[in-house]
Amino acid sequence: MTVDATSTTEGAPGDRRPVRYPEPALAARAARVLRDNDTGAVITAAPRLYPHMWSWDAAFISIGLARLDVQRAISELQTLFRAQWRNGMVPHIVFTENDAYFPGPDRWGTEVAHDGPQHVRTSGICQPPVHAIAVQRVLEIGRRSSAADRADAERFARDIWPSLYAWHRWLVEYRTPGSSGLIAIVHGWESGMDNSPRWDVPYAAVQPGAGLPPYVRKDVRIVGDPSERPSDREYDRYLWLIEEMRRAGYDQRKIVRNSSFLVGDVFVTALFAVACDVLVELGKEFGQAPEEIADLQEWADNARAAVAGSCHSVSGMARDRDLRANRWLDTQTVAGFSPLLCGGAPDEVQLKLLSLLDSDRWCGHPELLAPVPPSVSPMRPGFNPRQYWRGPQWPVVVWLFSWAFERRGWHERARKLRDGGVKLTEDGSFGEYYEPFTGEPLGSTDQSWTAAVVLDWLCSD
Ligand code: 9WN
Repeated sequence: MTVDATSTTEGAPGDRRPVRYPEPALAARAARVLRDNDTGAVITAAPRLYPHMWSWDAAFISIGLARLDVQRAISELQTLFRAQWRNGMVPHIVFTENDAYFPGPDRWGTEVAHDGPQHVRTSGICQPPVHAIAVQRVLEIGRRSSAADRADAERFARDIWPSLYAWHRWLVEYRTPGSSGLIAIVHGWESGMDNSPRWDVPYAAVQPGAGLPPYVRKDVRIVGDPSERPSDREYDRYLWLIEEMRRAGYDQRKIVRNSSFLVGDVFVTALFAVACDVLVELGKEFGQAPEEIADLQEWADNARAAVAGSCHSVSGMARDRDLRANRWLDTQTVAGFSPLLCGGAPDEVQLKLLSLLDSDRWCGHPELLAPVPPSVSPMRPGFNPRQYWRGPQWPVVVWLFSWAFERRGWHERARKLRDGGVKLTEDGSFGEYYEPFTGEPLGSTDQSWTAAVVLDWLCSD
């Protein structure tokens, strides 16, 4: 689809929100957000709140960018992977020169690490491994574009494959401790769902020490209502974990052995499983080493089994595992639907999850503006429709489920999520997240990954 650069607004009688953009105008606005957030070197995650490159944001952004400019989409992912650590880790933030975000590069102090990149400053943790999914999507889009785009996208997919393999290998080598088989995270930020109630129990055991250097938050000055963001107490814990890692010289073995927070993350594990599947497909197509393809197949199987093995015997919902306390975490959030992303759960569990997803506890809740999963069920105690990862809806999470459902052949379900995602975002603000009943955009506006997934939805056949 050619994106129309002119935009018009259209009110609709009875709408809960005053402004609604028809699809071509919405696509034009989304394209403008991506262009405006482009520093020339990277597309920042958001103009004011997140003025750097984030790992999983960059993957989603490249998918949207491919709809506008395949070359630019490729270069975004190349920039991220140029910051890949020598041990294979893809860092969660690649810093620009902007100093409006805290914690910035000085606080992370990753120079103490042996494996960090030399030419660029990064954080010292990772984020969900959705990059293979992005590469495949860019390839698909490139192939439907010009002959030059097709050739570039194919060359790119072939050339970046070893880096993706190294990244997946790092997750297996360093982040699958314990017998659950789940990929472990050492900071809530690695989950991408920072202060989800999923992490309340393990975070309660994180005791910030007296040696926590003082700090001043910047996020609460930018977001209009600070209560939508994590609390100061939560930030103390986030910062303490960074302090522990810095003191460990970002040595992964030491961190996994000693850090105060170590949790098997079922959502990350499900994404890893399906991203391994995608890498296997790309690897076979581009003639990559058979033994590496076999590794990926094995990792995908193990990860899928770990996700299935985490499901609660009554609810069917997948669970994270606190690897320090050695117990399952039963908090029900959107991550409980992880088996639907990667498959592998027994049929009866899958059916249970699908009917739960459709029920009034989730997408079928009668008061939702758009029938897409909120981060926490509106029926759960502790649900907060405005607070970070504790109730609002995230368009990128909706995109992941719609993409996975399409891949699994559930076209009607995928279409419904896509339509719901467009409805949620048709006010044209490209919020970071949305209040599920009113559709009010919260957090940042002009958030790049929101604009990107909307573009992908609007440009899909
Ligand atoms: C910390 C950039 C990132 C997203 C995360 C989201 C939020 C950062 C923050 O913003 O996290 O990494 O400062 O809150 O939770 O998923 O990648 O958009």
